[in-house]
Amino acid sequence: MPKQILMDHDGAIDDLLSQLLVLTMSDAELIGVTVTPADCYIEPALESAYKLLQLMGNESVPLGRGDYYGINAFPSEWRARPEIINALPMLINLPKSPDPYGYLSAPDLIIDRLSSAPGKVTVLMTGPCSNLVLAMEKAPELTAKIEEVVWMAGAFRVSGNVQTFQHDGSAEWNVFWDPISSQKLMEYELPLTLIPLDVTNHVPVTKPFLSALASQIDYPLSNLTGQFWALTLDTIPGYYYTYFMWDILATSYLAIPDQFKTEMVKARVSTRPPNAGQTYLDDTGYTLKMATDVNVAVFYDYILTQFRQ
Ligand code: AGV
Ligand code: CA
Repeated sequence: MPKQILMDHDGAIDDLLSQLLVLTMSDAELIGVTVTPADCYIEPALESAYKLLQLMGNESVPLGRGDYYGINAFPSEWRARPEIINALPMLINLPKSPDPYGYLSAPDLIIDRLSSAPGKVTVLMTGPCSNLVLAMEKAPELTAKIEEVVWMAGAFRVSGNVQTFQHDGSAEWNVFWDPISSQKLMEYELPLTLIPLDVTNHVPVTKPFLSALASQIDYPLSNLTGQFWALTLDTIPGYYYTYFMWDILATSYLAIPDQFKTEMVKARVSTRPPNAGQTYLDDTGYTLKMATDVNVAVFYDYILTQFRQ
């Protein structure tokens, strides 16, 4: 039986690419998608999420709308990207998507999906974790339905990627957006696997990768994803703007876990300046698994293969 996957993402380009990637996996069944209004504005991001489901013939997968806004907002230039995605030629003429305010709220959809699943569910998160924490606070008994939480988040033995006022640069954005929920998630000590910057730093979006993807442009998914990735190459110097395959790497962990090196650690999250959102190793902290390395060649090849269908 395929793994049942519940995904929460935050509408950035690599989140949308990750949603597509899950839909290409033959041994994964996507049972719901919730969107967090973090690295996106919620309405266009829900439209993108719906269009990608339609494109793959999966529009029956339910969507949930994140209504909770975190503590530290993402830069608005980043959040507007789904508007461009929705206007790409392969997406613009798809049938209109539903009213975003007609969807269940994200925590309610998470509760609905977990409680109606026949077995345990793997939760994939490629944005902040607030929706999952809200759901677990409302329905604590449902934590028993979670097989594993795989989360693109954190930076342990490397610098963070938050460059802003009142901050020392040690945090990764998904944790920084809502450090309090991040701290709460760790406290649950669920089977939690983090894919932090320590490992995503190994997989930048490179021109040779985009070139290889373009060489298989006759496959519609390679054509479309090549356009998505091309949109990530501009630079806003103030934000150290190198685009990595952050969320794509976390998503690939579902399919090729053997290609990752992982470590069981104890860790905590800081909830205050100057390092709010920093994840750090601490012997008195909470148990979690973190990925530290990946077979980079196998990973890039896996992505090229999946988008060749
Ligand atoms: O910190 C990485 C997370 C990932 O979930 N996001 C982007 C990915 O979706 C935030 C982020 C960090 N740097 C960024 C980000 C950038 N330069 N542009 C957009 N988002
Ligand atoms: Ca993301």
